[in-house]
Amino acid sequence: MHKHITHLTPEARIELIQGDITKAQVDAIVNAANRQLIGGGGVDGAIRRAGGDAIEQACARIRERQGGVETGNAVITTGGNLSAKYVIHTAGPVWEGGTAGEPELLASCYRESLRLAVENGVQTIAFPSISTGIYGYPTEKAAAVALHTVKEFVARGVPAPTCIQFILFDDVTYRCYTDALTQL
Ligand code: AR6
Repeated sequence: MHKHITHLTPEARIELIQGDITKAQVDAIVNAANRQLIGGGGVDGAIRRAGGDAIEQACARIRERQGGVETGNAVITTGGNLSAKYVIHTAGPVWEGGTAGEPELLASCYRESLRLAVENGVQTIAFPSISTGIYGYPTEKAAAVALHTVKEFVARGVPAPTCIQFILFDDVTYRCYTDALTQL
């Protein structure tokens, strides 16, 4: 398994890991969800399968209350049977060529997820590569946005998780993130 660790500050580090996010030993994992919070394929399907029915029940309550989640926003549920206590569901942008506000919306996914994490006392969090599967966001571009946004969040000097993991499923995605990290 590949793993790469970089300290952003003495207290906060980014870890790039190649693997399966459902296995992560962290307080919260982030799900690349859709606006309806209706179970899909990709990492969403994997998280729901591993976490079990408690996640769907919590999503159903959020759908009843507020319809779902806007693109660029995030909501939090139980982690059900996962090792993670929470799942933070964020709806990434669908890639439409890059001129429809996709970079800002993607950055917002990471910021809002981290904000919710802090609000819930999460110290360790794992992200997948949001939007780069079914939603078609080019991975090199998404990796730069993801890492830049996390770095900015940690640099604000207000509370942030101490360990921020990116769990990247395949070789190519892992390489895009390690390249983006060296260019940060
Ligand atoms: N662990 C970590 N990463 C994974 C895993 C896993 N177990 N499985 C897949 N990935 P995608 P999106 C990677 O398509 O583009 C769903 O239907 C995958 O290889 O899951 O944001 C939702 O319901 C890719 O690198 O998310 C939405 O409708 C990354 O996760 C829609 O897909 C993201 O791919 C969201 O599309």
